[in-house]
Amino acid sequence: MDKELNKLILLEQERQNKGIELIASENYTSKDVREACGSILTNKYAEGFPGHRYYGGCEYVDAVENLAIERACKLFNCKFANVQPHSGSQANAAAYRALLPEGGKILSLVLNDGGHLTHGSPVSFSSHLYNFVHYPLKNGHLDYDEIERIAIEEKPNLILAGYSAYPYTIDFKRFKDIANKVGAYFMVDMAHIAGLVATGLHSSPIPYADVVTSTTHKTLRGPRGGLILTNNEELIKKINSAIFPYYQGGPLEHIIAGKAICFKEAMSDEFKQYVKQLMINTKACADKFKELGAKVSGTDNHLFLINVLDTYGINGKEAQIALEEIGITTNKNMIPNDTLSPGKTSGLRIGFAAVTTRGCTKEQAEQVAIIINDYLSNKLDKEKAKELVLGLTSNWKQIQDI
Ligand code: DSN
Repeated sequence: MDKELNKLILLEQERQNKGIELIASENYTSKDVREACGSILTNKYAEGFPGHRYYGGCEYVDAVENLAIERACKLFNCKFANVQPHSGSQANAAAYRALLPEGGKILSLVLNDGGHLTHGSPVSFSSHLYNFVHYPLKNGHLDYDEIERIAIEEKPNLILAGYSAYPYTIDFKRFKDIANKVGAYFMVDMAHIAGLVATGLHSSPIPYADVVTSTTHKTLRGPRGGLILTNNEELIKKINSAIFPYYQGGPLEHIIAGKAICFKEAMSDEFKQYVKQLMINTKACADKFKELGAKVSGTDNHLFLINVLDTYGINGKEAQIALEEIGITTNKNMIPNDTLSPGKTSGLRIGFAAVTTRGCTKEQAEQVAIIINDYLSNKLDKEKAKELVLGLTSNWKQIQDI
């Protein structure tokens, strides 16, 4: 391979191997997924959908894409899937287009409380094409009575659930009841919890939502990409034409092949055990922080939030930078009722999807809390902290062997 580039890939591999990866949206794919994504399928143009392509020579990529669609439908127990979105953002854009006209009203979570950019941020296409109104969290939790009150007042065309930094279970049935009451569509962006939903460790939005969007690379542990699911035959037609030709061009059939492998892997007992361990580790780390006196959210899933400003007297950006210096990767995150800007934040978001794939145990998850707590409260010097991090990661699987 190109030596200059290969050197950079090996440096990134070393960073991933030596570090403790706590960004809640990251994970490590299997070798099979990586091989599919690096395969000759990248050579093929296949604009359109299986059986209806703009170019010839699509016999095998049709079979690849059909396999991915069949497996996605089986995994999530739904009727229709579009596996072409390049990311969760494109999936959301296509879902909105399928569900409502430009200017339509969408009710979503207040962004600083844990929503995603495509859920109405002023810097995203979403707020320019649609009219967003928001519901807040109450003491860090969804407040369904308040969501219902706002829905009745605002009469949105679409109610949106599914978040980037919400550590608790979501009651999809309650959302659907509210949507029914005001005559709105209901959509779920399950990107963060897709792996939990796939294994039944979080209830599924499929029986309740008109459309479900997701990414495939977070807790689902597949290649970087998006996914759209629905049980509605009319909506899948609109979704397909919103993906191609409206928003995207040629699909990435090599990535779609990686998605097909990921969906199969997610049906295995091994994957269910992985998600169970992921949730055990996340809770163990959050509980240990609490025991150490830190201000943390609870957790029912794969992530939690820590208020580093109140706990250690530094903002999220400073905490993120300090932890990176010892080989722990996190991201600064707004917390409910944050008094700082999104560039600084009072919090960090912490997740265990990636390190659990490498073999992190409950005891090691607790040790991670101790290292972070002691380092951020200046009880542990930088060199000793780095040593402790390497002590943990050298015992875990090397990411190229996963
Ligand atoms: N950037 C992702 C996350 O970190 O949650 C959301 O797309």
